[in-house]
Amino acid sequence: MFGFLFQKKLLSKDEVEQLIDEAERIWDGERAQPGYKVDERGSHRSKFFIESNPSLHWLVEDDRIYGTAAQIIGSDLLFTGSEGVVSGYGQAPWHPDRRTLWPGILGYGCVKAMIYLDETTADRGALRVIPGSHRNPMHEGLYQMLRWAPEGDDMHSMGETENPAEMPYGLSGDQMPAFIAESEPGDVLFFNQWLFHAAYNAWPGRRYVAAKFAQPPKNETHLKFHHMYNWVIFDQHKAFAEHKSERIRKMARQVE
Ligand SMILES: O=C(O)CCC(=O)C(=O)O
Ligand SMILES: [Fe+2]
Repeated sequence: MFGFLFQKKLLSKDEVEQLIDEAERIWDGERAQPGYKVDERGSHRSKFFIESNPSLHWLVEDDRIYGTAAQIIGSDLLFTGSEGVVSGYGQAPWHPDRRTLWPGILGYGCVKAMIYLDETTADRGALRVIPGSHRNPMHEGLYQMLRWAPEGDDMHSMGETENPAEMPYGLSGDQMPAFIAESEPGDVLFFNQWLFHAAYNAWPGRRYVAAKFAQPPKNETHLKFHHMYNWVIFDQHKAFAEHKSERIRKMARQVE
């Protein structure tokens, strides 16, 4: 309905402490690798964060995460990737993760579960969402907030001008009406990836782990969508494709 579900205290204190320890151990290991680099915004982004670390696999098959995602988009969902991020930026401007590049694609079910490992508040890096912005007319109505990259690159970015008069609605990004998901470790925010979201007042070192899921593609447009955004469903990580858990094998079944 609103495009997101914020589950407070979904993970217990012990579970989240363990998750933080594991994540820190993994990030430390990566920092020690030759050639370790942060991205252009100073973020440490781990690829295949959950898939390549067996100690984190429970996250995607746990009833509280898989089950919630399955209630939102259906139990035949596919795994579409994970992230382990130590963000380096102060703000993530408004954007939807997915855009209507082809007619009929809006509404294709894709959901991201975000677990922030630090306490976040409105004044300190909490994710904000615009309820209902996963649907039209609001979804495309908000595209005027995106500043399109010149050469048709898909990267989204909102004007980060300090001057509200130059902003599409005369409001600076942090003043846009929104639900602010102030999070404590253990809370999980599920959001529809068509939903507009942003983070303001963040700080270098803010950490999150995310898992993504989508409905199985049913037509050519859905397949194009996966080609465009990420190839995970066509090339699932071996650790998941061959997992001992039937639930994980099923969500990582290969799609042609
Ligand atoms: O930095 C954040 O909290 C927002 C990240 C984001 O936009 C995303 O994970 O899709
Ligand atoms: Fe995003």
